[in-house]
Amino acid sequence: MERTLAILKPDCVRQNLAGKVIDKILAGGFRIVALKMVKLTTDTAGAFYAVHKERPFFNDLVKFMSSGTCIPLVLEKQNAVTAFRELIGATDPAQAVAGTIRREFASSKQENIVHGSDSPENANLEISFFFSNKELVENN
Ligand code: 3AN
Repeated sequence: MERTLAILKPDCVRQNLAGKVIDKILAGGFRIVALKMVKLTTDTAGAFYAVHKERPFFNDLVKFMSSGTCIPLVLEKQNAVTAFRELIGATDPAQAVAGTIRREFASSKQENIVHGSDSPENANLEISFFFSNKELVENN
């Protein structure tokens, strides 16, 4: 079964939306394989988003992602990567389809509530960025 990495971002946790977003994830048929709370340093956030380091928004993104608690989750479902990106919607909440998590809860392209891996290969890299194998719960 395919897995993806989600991160509930600091704006999600600060606005007490983590429960509502997790409800939508579960209602979407995803199984939670692992979940934890973390406070990223700027170095760790920069390493996670290294592919974006040349982008104009990189410094702000790193500052935002290290500004409060994040909740990374490993999610499992058939075609989990694509299915999760459909559930969260476009990067820009104004462009996100009605009913998606970002459309409902996000306030801007940067503060967009949730991250989702963009390919199965990146999902595996991102999962191992946050979780060791023994933290992945095989069956629950
Ligand atoms: P997505 O998270 O939808 O895959 P990416 O991978 O292009 O989007 O961007 C990673 C993160 O960078 C986004 N989740 C968002 O927080 C931030 N970001 C992307 N584009 C912009 C932008 N134009 N302005 C500010 N922040 C952005």
